Amino acid sequence: MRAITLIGAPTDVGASVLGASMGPEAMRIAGIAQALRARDLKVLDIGNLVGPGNPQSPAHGGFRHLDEVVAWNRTLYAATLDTLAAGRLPLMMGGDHCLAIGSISAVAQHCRSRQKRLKVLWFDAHADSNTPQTSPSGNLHGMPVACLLGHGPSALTQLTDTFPVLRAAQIAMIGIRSVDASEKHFVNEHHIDVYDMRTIDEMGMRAVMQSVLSDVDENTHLHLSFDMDFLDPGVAPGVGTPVRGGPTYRETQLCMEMLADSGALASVDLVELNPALDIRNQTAELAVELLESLFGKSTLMREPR
Ligand code: HAR
Ligand code: MN
Ligand code: MN
Ligand code: MN
Repeated sequence: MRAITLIGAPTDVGASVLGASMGPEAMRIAGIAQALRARDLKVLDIGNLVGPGNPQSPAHGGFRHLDEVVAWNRTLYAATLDTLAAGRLPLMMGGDHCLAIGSISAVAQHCRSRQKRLKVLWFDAHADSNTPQTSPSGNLHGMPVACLLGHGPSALTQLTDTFPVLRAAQIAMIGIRSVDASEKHFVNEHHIDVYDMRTIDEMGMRAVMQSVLSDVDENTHLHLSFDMDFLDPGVAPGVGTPVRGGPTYRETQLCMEMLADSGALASVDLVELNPALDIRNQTAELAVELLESLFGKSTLMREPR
């Protein structure tokens, strides 16, 4: 039986809009643990990590709350690495997307020691590829991809020994539709695989996911970094930075189903859920449904493809 550890990371220090700090509790209220147990997973909820509060200060030297973001990511790095070392799948419940720096640094470290090939799938409306030099806001949830590729403050780019944590070829972005001019430059310069909304419209989600998963093999560790604002805000209103024109409920379910079929999923971030902006916890309930599919719940019995 597969074992999964729920890691709550209740913070919004990387964002301007407050409320993602309530994400973990909203996921618990929506029944995440029970839903995954029904998928025949061994579920351990280790509760919430502890870290600094949100000082709500202005940007200094290009970032807001750098010390707080570093503290949260160090703690998350350790919890994720412990979970992986215990042979369990870490499911980080954020929290804002700055937390992916800590979780993915740990995943990369783990993969290195096990000689696994790491591939990161970044489901998001945003490219999250700003640097302190280019960020329009100083918000660190807009910078995790750049940090993981080695561009950012050393306290965040060097949570683990190997630098950079990821090479650009190890990451694919899906659902992108809000990109700053500086991010466009970064993404192109690094030749990151971006399946933006236009590509999804033109190719269809099935072909996009086939392409995304085409290089997954037996030795691949797939990490899913899922920002809830990936979805169209019509179906997922409980996020801090909604962008219209996102994937539908079914398109997103298809992504989860195809990821389940890959058999390679080994760690997950579920971030940017903002219960303060939600309506009757529907976005958390949606997240639970998506995770059920990710862990193998499909509508009908099917032979594995
Ligand atoms: N690109 C903008 C910035 O860097 C907005 C970032 C939006 N935040 C997210 N990330 N939710 O996915 O400030
Ligand atoms: Mn994001
Ligand atoms: Mn986003
Ligand atoms: Mn570079």
